Amino acid sequence: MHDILSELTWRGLINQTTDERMADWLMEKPRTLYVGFDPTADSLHVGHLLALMTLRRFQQAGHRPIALVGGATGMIGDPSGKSEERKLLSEETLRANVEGMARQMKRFLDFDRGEISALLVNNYDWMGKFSYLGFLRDVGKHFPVNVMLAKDSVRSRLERTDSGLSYTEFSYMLLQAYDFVQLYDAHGCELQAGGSDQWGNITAGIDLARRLRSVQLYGLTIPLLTKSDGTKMGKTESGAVWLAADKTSPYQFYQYWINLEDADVDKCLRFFTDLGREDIESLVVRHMADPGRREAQRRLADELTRLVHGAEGLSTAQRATEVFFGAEIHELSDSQLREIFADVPSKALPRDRLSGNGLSLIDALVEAGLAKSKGEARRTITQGGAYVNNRRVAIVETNLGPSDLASETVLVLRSGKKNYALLRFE
Ligand code: 545
Repeated sequence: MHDILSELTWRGLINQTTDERMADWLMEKPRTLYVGFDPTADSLHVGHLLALMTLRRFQQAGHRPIALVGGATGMIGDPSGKSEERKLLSEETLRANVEGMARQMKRFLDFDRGEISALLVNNYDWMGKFSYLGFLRDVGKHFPVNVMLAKDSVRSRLERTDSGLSYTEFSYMLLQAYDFVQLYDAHGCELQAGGSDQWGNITAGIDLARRLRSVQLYGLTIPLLTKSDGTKMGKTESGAVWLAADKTSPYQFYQYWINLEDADVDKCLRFFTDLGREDIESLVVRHMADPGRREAQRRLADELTRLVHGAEGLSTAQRATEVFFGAEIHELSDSQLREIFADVPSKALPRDRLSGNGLSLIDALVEAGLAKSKGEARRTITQGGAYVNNRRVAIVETNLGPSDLASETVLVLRSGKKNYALLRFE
């Protein structure tokens, strides 16, 4: 067992704890803790990664993690940190989301580690059995409404004039509070972690356990992810950075971290990697001496892509990045090329343009828009500025045939250092 609380502290991962003696309490023996995730989408995104990584760190330190998927709570919707009432999700959507999320969570935790093996639970398994009257009598009775009204999540919504709070969302905290008691009963779970938005719900559970079971449970919150420029971490112009490969490809995921601002990279290394304190400090010192090399970003991108997409996902992402920076292209698929060159102009031509003598390189450069005239194309080639699939071709008379395709249907042309265009032969 190692001192997880000091580790979380140097990593900057502690927002609040419910007890100053928590460090000693955690060192006494392996403890069971949990974090809950509501199935609001069929994939986790970077915003949830921090909480999942925290569970993982607890397990690495010798404690037993429980990941809870909120099959029941997801039917209600947590008002914490939300400025507006949310639309209810259909039961069908919820079922699909629970499955997608559970599959992803399994990557981060070790389910075969003896006494501290991770558990995955769904609160629908116990909440679904409650009757409305039973819940009001057994749980609701212990919640003073004045205490509920004082919670940030409720107060902030009541103070607004433009959005209210339904009775349904108001009751959310009772469900999460009861989960904590249930996990204490079933698995001896004594600690709940979550983002700082979860403080009110976590402390509601601690209060309920004291009333119902006369036990002292513990809570800990981690900071919410933000970037130095105030924008949300893990968001791009085209939306969230997802962990699911079919929503955010390993290459796009890798690129997000490679392009991270210098001001955020130290924090992200501490938050998201297993690298130790000395390694991170020396990496950051080296990085600051020569930020242009992006050594710190590269290491962050490597570590995180490997964790989320495996060694294979990482190597695809790295290869794609090299190709974008000019490495010769071979053995890639149409879809990989389309991704790498997502922002590059492309033009479709009939496939028979490649048959017979093939398509002259001169015509190809003109068709692709990389030269305005045949004369300009000729000059580009003789000056050594024409590339086919990132290989320089300096012979003006070159004709291109089917064997020159970089993938099933795509030819990658380049003029000069960075001007790319694709020709698609469909
Ligand atoms: C439900 C039942 C419990 C305990 C917790 C919950 C969920 C909790 C909640 N958490 C957030 C969440 O986001 C959606 C994830 C979908 C992919 O709403 N009431 O479910 C986030 N959480 C992780 C962090 C968080 C929080 O999953 O705690 O702070 C985000 O960083 O917003 O018994």
